[in-house]
Amino acid sequence: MTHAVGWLQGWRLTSRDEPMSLLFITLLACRPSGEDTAALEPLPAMGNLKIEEVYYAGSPPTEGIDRYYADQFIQLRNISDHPIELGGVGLGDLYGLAGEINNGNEPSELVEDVDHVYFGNLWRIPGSGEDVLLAPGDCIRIAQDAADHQPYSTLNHLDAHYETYVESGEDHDDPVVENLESVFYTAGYDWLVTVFGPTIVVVAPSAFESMETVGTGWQEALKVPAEDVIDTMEALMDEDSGDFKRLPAHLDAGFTYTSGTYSGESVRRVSVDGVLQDTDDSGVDYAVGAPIADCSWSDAG
Ligand SMILES: [Ca+2]
Ligand SMILES: [Ca+2]
Repeated sequence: MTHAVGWLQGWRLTSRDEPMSLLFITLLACRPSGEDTAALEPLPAMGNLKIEEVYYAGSPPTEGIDRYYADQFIQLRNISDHPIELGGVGLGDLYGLAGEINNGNEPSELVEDVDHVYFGNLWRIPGSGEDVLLAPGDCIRIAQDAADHQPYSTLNHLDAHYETYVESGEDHDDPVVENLESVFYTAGYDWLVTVFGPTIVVVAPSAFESMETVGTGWQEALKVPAEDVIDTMEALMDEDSGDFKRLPAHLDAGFTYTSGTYSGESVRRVSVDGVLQDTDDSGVDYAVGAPIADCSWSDAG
């Protein structure tokens, strides 16, 4: 390999005293040419970025507290053999209840608009697509709070890649772990996704060009074209809650659910022969189990 410098391998934080958290590889202006490097051409996130794990249910009661949910996290993986453009990708939870939590709860009618999805909250990965790349096969974990959640939880998110920080109040802001940008927000002092079962949706940067705030009669929601949807994970309260689906069937035909709130369970995408399964049906694409929360984990052979 004699050609000029092409890639600068990014660095991982080795000490929490250093104010750096870049895990990304950075593409330099001077690219090498030739067949061997053509494979490294960055691809868009669309079609290549998958939701791998969502932990939303919260932890079982322990240490004298009866509920704990600050340990929620979402993990996304690049399933391609190219870097993908991560900067500007959006991620959030859709508007609507997870089921008949209280007597008389009704599903949202927004799902009847099959050409759009309606977010209750939406975040954005900072930076531009060219500047923030996710290496082939690599993954990121996004924590509600980048903190060590023991002893209330088994999870430690000090090594998360991003956290969701809410500026208005009491939220924890880890000085090392980068914050996502808040685009649309209707939750409380922290981005708590419903422990009854959220619908997590990842959208392409193009979503931010055509999004629109709409009233629902209850609160506002953010309307985004369905064509910008990269990936989905739909969870509802239980097996009888299908009427509360927030996604139209052409985007996600089914739904998953945990055994209950504060069960300590996550939903994780099924892997078949080392390949993450995506049939656009959360009912079969995700399995419920103990959280793994490890980007280095892989059952790829
Ligand atoms: Ca937070
Ligand atoms: Ca932070």
